Amino acid sequence: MNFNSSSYEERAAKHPHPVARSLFEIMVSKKTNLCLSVDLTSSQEILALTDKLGPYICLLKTHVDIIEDFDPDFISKLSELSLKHNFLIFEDRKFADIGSTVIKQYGGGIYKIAEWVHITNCHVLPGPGIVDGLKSVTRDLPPRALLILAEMSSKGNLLTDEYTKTAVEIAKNNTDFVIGFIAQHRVSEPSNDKTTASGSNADFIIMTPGVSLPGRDGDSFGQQYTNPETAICVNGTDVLIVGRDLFTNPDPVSRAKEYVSTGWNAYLKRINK
Ligand code: 5BU
Repeated sequence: MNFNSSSYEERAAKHPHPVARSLFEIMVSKKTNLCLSVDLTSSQEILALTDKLGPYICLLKTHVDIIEDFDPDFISKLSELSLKHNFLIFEDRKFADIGSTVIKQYGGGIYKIAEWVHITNCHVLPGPGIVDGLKSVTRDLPPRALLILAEMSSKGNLLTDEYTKTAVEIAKNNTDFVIGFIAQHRVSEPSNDKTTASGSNADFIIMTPGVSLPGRDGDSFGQQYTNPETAICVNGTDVLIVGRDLFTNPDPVSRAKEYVSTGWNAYLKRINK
């Protein structure tokens, strides 16, 4: 679909959701649309890399259930880094169960995700009750937001166009909690002067995984990559999610700087600046 030619500043000023506003404000102040997907399994390694790349990212994406030495102290340290470097935390939990189960998975267990994570995500396979369940957990917490998986990057995935359309409808019915999509394209209409707090003109943020600078051609398990410029200027994404191309790089800081400048220049081109 179409891309969004409004600036992140304009979108921050109008957005009704506090988490979306903070994210746009961070992107503007740090001039970055890069999200680091820190898929490492040792908490020390995660913290060390996050401290190094913190200045270059607007968002840190975690998979907390792959950490082999998880303990609650890790969460305090990660939260301190998010304040020190000014980025938000996104747990890529991909909830996919009925409402009453995801309530326990999101709010409880050993990870207590809702307590420390600004943004999480879910599949909508179970229907809208999953969003209602997740939302109910956040009632007495600081602002929390949800992304709906509308498209995936992997070869042969089963998220059909029809499925994507339904995912967008569910998002439009929940704009007090859903701020956007994990997708490969802008799957909803871009925001414009008629942007409203809810409904058909809501300003959804598109975040795209499966992004790499030229040179990385997927993996042996079906991952597929788009380059940052295409993701932003052609497919209309707002946030680039990058994992292995950063955390396996011998010089992750230089690599992150390449993503920041490529991503930011592509964004400026898109908004015609
Ligand atoms: P990579 O190392 O840049 O390929 O990592 C991509 C990350 O994004 C990884 O954590 C995946 O779990 C995540 N991901 C994805 O690759 N594709 C998708 O469609 C979704 C998430 Br949803």
